[in-house]
Amino acid sequence: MGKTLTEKLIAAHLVSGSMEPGAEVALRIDQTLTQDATGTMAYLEFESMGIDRVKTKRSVAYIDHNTLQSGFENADDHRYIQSVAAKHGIWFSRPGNGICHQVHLERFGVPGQTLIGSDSHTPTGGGIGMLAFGAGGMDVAVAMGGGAYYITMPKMFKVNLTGTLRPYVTAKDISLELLRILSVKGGVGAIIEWGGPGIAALSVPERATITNMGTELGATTSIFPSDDVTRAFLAAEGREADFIPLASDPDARYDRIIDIDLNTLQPMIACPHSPDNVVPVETLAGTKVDQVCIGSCTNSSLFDMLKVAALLKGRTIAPGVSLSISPGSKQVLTMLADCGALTDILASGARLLECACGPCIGMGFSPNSGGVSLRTFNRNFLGRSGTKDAQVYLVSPETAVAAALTGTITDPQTLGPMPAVTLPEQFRIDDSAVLPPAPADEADAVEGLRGPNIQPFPRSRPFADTLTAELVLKVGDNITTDHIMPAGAKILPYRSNIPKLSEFCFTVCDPTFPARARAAGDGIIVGGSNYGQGSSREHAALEPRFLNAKVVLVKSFARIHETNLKKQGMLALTFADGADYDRIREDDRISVTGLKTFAPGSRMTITLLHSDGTSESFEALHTYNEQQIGWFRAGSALNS
Ligand code: MIC
Ligand code: SF4
Repeated sequence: MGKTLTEKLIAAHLVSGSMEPGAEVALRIDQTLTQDATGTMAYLEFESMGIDRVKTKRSVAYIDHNTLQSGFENADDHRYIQSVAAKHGIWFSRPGNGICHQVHLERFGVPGQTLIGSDSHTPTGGGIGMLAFGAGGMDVAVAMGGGAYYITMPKMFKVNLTGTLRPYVTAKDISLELLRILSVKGGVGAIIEWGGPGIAALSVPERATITNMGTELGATTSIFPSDDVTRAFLAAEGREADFIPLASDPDARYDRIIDIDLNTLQPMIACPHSPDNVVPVETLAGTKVDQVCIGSCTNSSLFDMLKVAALLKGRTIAPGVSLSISPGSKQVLTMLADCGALTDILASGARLLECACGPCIGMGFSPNSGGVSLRTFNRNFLGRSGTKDAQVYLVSPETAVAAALTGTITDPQTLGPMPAVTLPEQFRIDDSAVLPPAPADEADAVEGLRGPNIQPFPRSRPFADTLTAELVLKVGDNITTDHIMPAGAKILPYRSNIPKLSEFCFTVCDPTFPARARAAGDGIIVGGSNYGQGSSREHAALEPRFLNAKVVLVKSFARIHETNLKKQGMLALTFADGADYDRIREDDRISVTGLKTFAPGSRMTITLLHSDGTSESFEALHTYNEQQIGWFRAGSALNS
């Protein structure tokens, strides 16, 4: 029987484990990336491992998230990352050089290689045929040290594209359509391969938009074959030597095949507050818009920006709308400037932001109170924009421009003929903002620069054999890491200061959570399905743990967050029977037994001690292997 592309790449990188669905496999990692909001922690973890130099083929540290320097904190963290990178063999992409995923695609991505990054959108690399995963910082630290990365052998989905996209219908609309079909949990446990005759007309950046948004499906990763389109992109980047052809076998077997006909696809829009809340744009036509943001790792390529510029050319944005443009990289920005497209953008009344994540992570440009914001981003979780009552919608760049010009949600197909946009055969190559590491024989002399923002990492203690904890929070389905540990310009500077950051933990759901959890002693958090979806931030595990939460009991977990909880020595449990969720009352004390006999596949007993003196019990499951039980027993993977 033939193999899928993923199976071939896993086999080529297999360190241990059997490739049976559901089994754990350990993969050799060729490349790593970090960004600054998770990077400080990842490098502190790497340094604590005592390894002099990274063992990967390429490791890159990007500064792209915490670029608003309203105090010393972010600048200090950037200096720390720069110094650690130089010392340990890591390339350093300076602030202003662009968003990690966009720059990595342009300058470093290699088809067929494995990549893990301390950012959930690392699967963007699947657009160029990489097997790329988002991971917690500790996983990235281990991979930099030459250790394997563990994943559960996934189910294989194939999305088969037929037909051709019509003008104004884009790769973003394909992603939104798949989210409409599968939902934010529809990709959990699966790797999505893209194929069919429709992919030949999709450029690498368009493919990367699609693999980027596979994260929103909960997928382990997404990947395109490496073909002539890939070769042309690498050639334009002056890197044709990195090209190899890669494809799945014609008789490869998939667990599920989804067909999308590009001929009939419409411009789509994701409504507040979830990326799968998708409807055709035309159904919301006429809704007043206050703000439009174009950029983010999903939609900031040169192709996207050239289309935006062509549509804005000679037009002025509506008086009631504020429009921001964040090109994805210095390469994109300088090429826009070179060809005059930047002038068309600026002349329209747009506000140019730096090449960084910016408004996507609430780093400035928050909407007005109750404002309607149309964004070309990948996430519209409640509060993520920095304005809690804002209504954030996700759209393609074309739909974004249509709204900016008219002041209302508008189907871009009504704008008249789409101007022709062609990509140059050769891109402008200037890697001067990427600093190479110090040569190995000079690395000892490089001083690690830790500013006062970096607070000592709190050491966690192991648990006793039985645990009785207080219910500190009960939440529903699809809780995101933005609920657990919000980001934004005011909070992100404290990513290196665990005690300070904890003051914001879960405040989106309940502003009293930090104080209550701290006062409660041992705590348990109860949630619904897909708990911890969204980002890879380890802080969503570290902070509840810092506030004494010991157990998280849910219907199901999102992949990266479950591993992060295990790494921080927490007990991540799922209900054996999801209906038991309803038995849990707000003022319960809950005891967990089964810790003494904690072993792979064992069950725990949960006993609810109700405030009226009654009690009831049921079973909970876990997915810990021997090594992970070791982390739990030691109190953290760092202690084991
Ligand atoms: C995000 O898009 O949510 C982030 C910010 O890029 C996160 C990482 C972080 O929280 O630092 C992610 O996607 O992993
Ligand atoms: Fe940055 Fe937004 Fe992409 Fe996260 S999703 S890496 S915040 S641009």
